[in-house]
Amino acid sequence: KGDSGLSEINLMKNKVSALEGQLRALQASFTKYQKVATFPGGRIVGNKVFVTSGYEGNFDDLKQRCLQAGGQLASPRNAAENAAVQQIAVLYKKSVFLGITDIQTEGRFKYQNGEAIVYSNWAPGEPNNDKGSENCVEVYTNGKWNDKSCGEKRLIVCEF
Ligand code: GMH
Ligand code: CA
Repeated sequence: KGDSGLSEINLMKNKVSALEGQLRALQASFTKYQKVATFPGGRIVGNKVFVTSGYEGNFDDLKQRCLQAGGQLASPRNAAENAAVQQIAVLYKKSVFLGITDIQTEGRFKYQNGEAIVYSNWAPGEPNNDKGSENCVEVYTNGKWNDKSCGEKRLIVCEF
């Protein structure tokens, strides 16, 4: 079946080049929407997107809002991710609550999935559990971390 085999190959070649065109269009569209999604309060680090809505609230409020949106509170796992959260704090001139607490066991900071933190950037003297009531973590505009009462209001940053 030499002849029908060749025409099948040509049909396949046409399908591949059509798909190549569609992929290029999709890539261009994706790049455009990445710009939309990160203007002005968003940052992309690898596969993670950090974004704020500008909302300020207590820890439980912010946590719920990130989950409702299909993400979670920002949980920087390295210096590059922390720098992205810091840049958003600087833009809004507000400290940010992270998705990290020591609510379960005092002094053992964990992500919301229960995993012990793999990265930290504590300010000098922190965490100090001031007045015995600081179980949440804020990021200052200088990028350093402070444990803080979860009832305080801070800027929301979610990660997706
Ligand atoms: C105390 C002092 C300060 C520190 C705050 C902060 C509160 O007031 O140790 O130097 O900045 O606590 O840790 O969260
Ligand atoms: Ca503190």
